[in-house]
Amino acid sequence: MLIRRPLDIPASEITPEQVYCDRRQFMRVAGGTLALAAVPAVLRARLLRAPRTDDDKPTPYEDITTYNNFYEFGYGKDDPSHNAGSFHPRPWTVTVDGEVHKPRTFDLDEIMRRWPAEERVYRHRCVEAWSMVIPWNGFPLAKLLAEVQPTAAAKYVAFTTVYRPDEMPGQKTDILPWPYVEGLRLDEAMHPLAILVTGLYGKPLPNQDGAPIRLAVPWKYGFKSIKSIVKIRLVATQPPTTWNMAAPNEYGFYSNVNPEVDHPRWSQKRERRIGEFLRRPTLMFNGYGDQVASLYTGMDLRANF
Ligand SMILES: Nc1nc2c(c(=O)[nH]1)N[C@H]1C(S)=C(S)[C@@H](COP(=O)(O)O)O[C@H]1N2
Ligand SMILES: [Mo]
Repeated sequence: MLIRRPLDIPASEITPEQVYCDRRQFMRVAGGTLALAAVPAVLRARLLRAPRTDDDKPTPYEDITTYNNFYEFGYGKDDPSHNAGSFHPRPWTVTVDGEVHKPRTFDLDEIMRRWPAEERVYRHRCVEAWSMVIPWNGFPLAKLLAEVQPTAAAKYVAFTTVYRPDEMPGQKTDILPWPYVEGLRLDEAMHPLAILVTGLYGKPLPNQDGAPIRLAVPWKYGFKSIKSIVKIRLVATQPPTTWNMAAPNEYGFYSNVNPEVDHPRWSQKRERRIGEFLRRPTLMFNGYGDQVASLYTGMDLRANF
């Protein structure tokens, strides 16, 4: 999704190699292909296009922690796991202020004690047309927001990533404006699917995945799920967001997963699930439409991409 260096191709090309290396997966694909040889051609084409049944098998920990987007640590998928080792996720505080009755700075330990993490296995769909299934550990963002009591003027929530160029080499470059910022409409932020994440597979969140606390908003493209958050501000007007500032025609504020609205440089109709061979259809709202579509009633999702 970088504008100065197109990343859409490499993101999808890596997968066949990974499948080949994952022997079990390879046998399954190869076996399926052999069995298909006995099936008439017309039916065969259909079977190949049919959605897979093992739909949401969690992506291996290894892939979730080595295939990352975190430009603060570089723009390559393996840069974050290589470069995030000297980042310090403790001590850590999150300041929540703006249009609230009770602005506060929370220590991360207090956050983790007050709102124990539950496991949420979420589909994660990057705008680059790859996806994963991630067993996050987290809690609803709504709980933290309720604690500070938003005023009637609060309509949006603005998030900011930590700015530490000495620990985050990417911040010494101008590949993006720093610090990384994101935003949600208040009703989106209050939705129970929107969570603050502090762990992964029951372990502390690795630095490359946004330690010590990041957002997960599973019905939106991955870049909305901002990492290493230090500030959450309730505001009256739509806040600026990093990718929208970088390339406004490519990345909108809403960024709901939508197979009907192509990215200007590639289709969003299908996606490559990391570890799988065949591409699968992308689902509206990443498959969470039954829970979130009502947030957008009456909105033109083509204009508000
Ligand atoms: N601060 C910050 N947050 C970020 C990013 C980033 O570069 N910086 N990348 C985003 C993108 S494009 C994606 S797809 C997800 C990737 O999360 P993951 O590496 O844990 O899969 O993080 C998002 N959050
Ligand atoms: Mo992404």
